[in-house]
Amino acid sequence: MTRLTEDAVKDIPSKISSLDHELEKRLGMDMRNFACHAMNVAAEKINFSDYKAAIVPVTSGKGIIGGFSRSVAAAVETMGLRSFVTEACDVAGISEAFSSDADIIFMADDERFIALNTKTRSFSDNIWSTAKGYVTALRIAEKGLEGKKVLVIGAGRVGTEAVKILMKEGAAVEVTDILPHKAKALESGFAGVKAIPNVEQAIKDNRLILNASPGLISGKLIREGAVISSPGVPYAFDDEGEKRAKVIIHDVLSLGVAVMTVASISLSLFNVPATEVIAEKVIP
Ligand code: 2YC
Repeated sequence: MTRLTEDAVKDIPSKISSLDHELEKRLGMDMRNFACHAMNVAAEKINFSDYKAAIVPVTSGKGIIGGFSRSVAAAVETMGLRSFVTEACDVAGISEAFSSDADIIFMADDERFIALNTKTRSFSDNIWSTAKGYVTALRIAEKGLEGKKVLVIGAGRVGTEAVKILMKEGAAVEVTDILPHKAKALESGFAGVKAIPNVEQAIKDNRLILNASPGLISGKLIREGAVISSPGVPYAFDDEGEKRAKVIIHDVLSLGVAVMTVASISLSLFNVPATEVIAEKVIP
């Protein structure tokens, strides 16, 4: 998983409302409505201001990313929840969140980023939520993916979840990765998925792209009118790519956090192993 940098997140809090407008301009929905659409939940059924979210900074592994917790808090507030970053970190932060009666606790170490619902004992995961969000963005931008060929770049954790979700949406999925064996593993893991060993050729041959890789992509490879949904960090595209593409949807953190938030409110997980993808069960 690509670890965010302080530089990548530092101005999210000040930019968050323009990110929200940007999404509205591109997809016709603000973050709250987009996330509800992605989770197939009626926005009016959730009283977002009823929920209090705590974000707990976690010092394990490579440690705290300056601005990360504040950026998550800003995204959650844009959704209409009350939110605060705990004073304390780690276990003390979790106990502070509980004693402040937080309904949802967001916390991320180097491996996992989850939103734990303290009332329903369910949790949502950033990897799955990011994949769900960016597949949804691609579907909206393309007005439907059923029967259409979609290339996933990057067979990492977000790319793998995106392949599964795209298959469920009836897309014809191709996957490519600079490590061809990773794409091949998805081809053998999921019937119908096609691995394309030559990354550059794969990009040239596809108009619909979900880019879940950390690599830069030369605009010369992008087809005229390409529709690109790109959770990959850092941002992959140059001026040429932006000129050729019809639309490129990208943001560093808030879109995945928005879907995580709605998922943690609307999903209850029963006996789904933590490493499993979030179930599709949605409680109305
Ligand atoms: O500040 C903190 O609490 C750190 N422990 C946060 C570490 C986040 C590591 N993960 C990432 O940078 C990316 C994010 C986009 C979410 C998933 N991976």
